[in-house]
Amino acid sequence: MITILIGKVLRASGVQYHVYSGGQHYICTVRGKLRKGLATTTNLLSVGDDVYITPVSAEQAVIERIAERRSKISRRSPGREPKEQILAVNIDYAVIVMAAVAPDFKKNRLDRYCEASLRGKVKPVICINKIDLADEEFIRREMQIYEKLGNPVLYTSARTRHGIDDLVDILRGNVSVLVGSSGVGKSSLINAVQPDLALKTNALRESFLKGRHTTTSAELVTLDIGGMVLDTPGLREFALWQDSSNDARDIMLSFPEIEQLSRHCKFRNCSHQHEPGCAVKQAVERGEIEPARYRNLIKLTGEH
Ligand SMILES: Nc1nc2c(ncn2[C@@H]2O[C@H](COP(=O)(O)OP(=O)(O)OP(=O)(O)O)[C@@H](O)[C@H]2O)c(=O)[nH]1
Ligand SMILES: [Mg+2]
Ligand SMILES: [Zn+2]
Repeated sequence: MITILIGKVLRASGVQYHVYSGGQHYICTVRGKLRKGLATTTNLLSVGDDVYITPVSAEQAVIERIAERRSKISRRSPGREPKEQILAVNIDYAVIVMAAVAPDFKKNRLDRYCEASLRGKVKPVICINKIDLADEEFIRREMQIYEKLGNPVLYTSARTRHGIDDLVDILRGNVSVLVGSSGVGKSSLINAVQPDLALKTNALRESFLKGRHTTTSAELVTLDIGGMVLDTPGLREFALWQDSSNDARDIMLSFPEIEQLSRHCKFRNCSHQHEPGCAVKQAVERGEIEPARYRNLIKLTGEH
């Protein structure tokens, strides 16, 4: 008799997958016939995937089938032949971490992550960390636009534990992924929530450590407060992945204030750049849309 179990992929590294099923951890390979799906994605399975497995020993199993995904967050893989790189699937929240200090505090990075999350049916939460090193009032003013649009924004310090309770409220009972550049404090934040995880963290030192990532692989871990969280290695680039399921209009997902206005543009397929009767351009000129938001929208549209 063949036993088929349902499990969850906790770690995905190349050809091997760590799957948790019924209190047991299995190292899994993938049934050959599943591999044909690899053409457009860099990774066939992703952390968070629910899978059907057949155990071949107490520690090993074969993945037979991947359950339908309810959400995902992907980016366009760097390199000449871009593919979709799926960072995580079946997640509730993408906690987009940015440090409150230069050079990391760049709002335009947020739009990209928010857009990718919303496209994949993942709720974005913005987390401004290292608030102990910044003027919180100033940062809050800078972030007002995101709060007004209904994005949860957290102001945290993994060092002083300021705002960690707010992060706990988001993580509790949900499946979340922390994303953002290297060194912003993703691993430190998860450690602040649950110290016994003891995730490796690092001070980025000038030149010699530059570009090195402290977190090198990602594992979905279970939290004592309930829920699961995935720490990820900092990404240097985060380009949007475009596939047939999202068209040009989807770029507007993280720009609801502009999307609203665009319905009044004279042309339905208005690019909001040079068309006459463009309601968006007019609103920018009247100061009703933040110019930086407009510039960022045009930039993201151009990357399609
Ligand atoms: N002052 C201050 N420093 C922090 C805070 N959070 C993290 N750090 C420091 O920032 C450095 C980087 O933190 P990590 O947690 O390793 O950053 P990361 O985002 O996980 O980095 P990668 O794994 O490379 O992507 C470490 O030296 C931390 O001690 C904070 O809230 N305030
Ligand atoms: Mg890390
Ligand atoms: Zn327009």
